[in-house]
Amino acid sequence: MRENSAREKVLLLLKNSNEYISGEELSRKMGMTRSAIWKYIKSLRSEGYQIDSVTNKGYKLIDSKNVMNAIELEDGLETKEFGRKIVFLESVDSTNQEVKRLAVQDAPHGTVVIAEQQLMGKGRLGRAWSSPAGTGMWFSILLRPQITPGEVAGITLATGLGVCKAIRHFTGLNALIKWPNDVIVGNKKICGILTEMTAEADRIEYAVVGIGINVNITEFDLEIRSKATSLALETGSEINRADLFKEVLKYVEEYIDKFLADREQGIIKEYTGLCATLGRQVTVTRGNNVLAGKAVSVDSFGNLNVKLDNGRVIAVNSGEVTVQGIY
Ligand code: BTX
Repeated sequence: MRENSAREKVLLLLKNSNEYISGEELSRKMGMTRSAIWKYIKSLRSEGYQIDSVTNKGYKLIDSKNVMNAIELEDGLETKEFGRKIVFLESVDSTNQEVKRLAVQDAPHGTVVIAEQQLMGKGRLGRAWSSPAGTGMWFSILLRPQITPGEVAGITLATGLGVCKAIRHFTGLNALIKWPNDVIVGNKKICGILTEMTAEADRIEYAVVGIGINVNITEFDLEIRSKATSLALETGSEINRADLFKEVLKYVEEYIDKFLADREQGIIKEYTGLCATLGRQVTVTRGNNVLAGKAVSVDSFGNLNVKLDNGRVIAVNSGEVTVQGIY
């Protein structure tokens, strides 16, 4: 458990009280002067907390909407192992990179790094992930499972399924999965997932699963405008990011655990049920050949099975496929 700063302790006292707490009581419990308490109240207000103060009654926390910090992210978290250690940063190059730095210092399975903004957010295959401050959810989880490098694709599928389920449950939106691991709403990308690993030939040392969700973004850069959307744009209202984070972490843990307990058989049925790619026409690029066909199923290695127009079924990986009708 983290050592809470004095400011966080003041916040916890306010959070745990349904009534007004007097400045005198706060200063007694904190062992500091009333003017020091007032300084912390001001600082919490400037972070976004709405704190009412009434003469002769004291202080009461009214709303913590959209404040994201370690306290808000941990308060009410229902996971078993994920997020038992959370590192919250205002700004970082990439949360995946920060988790890798912690992994070599023996950070435990389930460690989470989350940042308000990423300066060098990473997509797959060297692409960039736009991660502006204050409106998104950019975080990574450290995993130390007993699996082979070939099984890591299943972790990615399970994560996509977990995020998709969490978004559906939290917002009611009809979120679906674009194989292998984008979560989409109405043909636009709302979440991307990047899994990286350090491995030997037959076992992984650790994996890092990075999740980027466009939460309250209302305007995207021109370059991604046609293919990106956010939860706020789709629901028409601002989303509480700390609450969403806890929901996402819970579902992702559940589906990664299901995968680890029974490899892909544990998740493939549910994954298939929410996969928007299946049944669509796709184009497969192999070397100089471009093949057309229909996506028919996802196999236990995470490959997409495509039935070509000539009737032959081939297993393909993500770099090779373009889906018609989705960005
Ligand atoms: P991807 O390679 O599938 O998608 C990257 C592509 O998506 C970009 O080339 C761009 O066209 C588009 N794109 C960029 N930013 C956004 C965005 N915010 N919303 C929608 N589309 C976008 C997907 O890679 C994997 C992304 C993982 C991001 C997380 S965030 C936390 C963690 N840290 C980190 O550096 N990456 C992961």
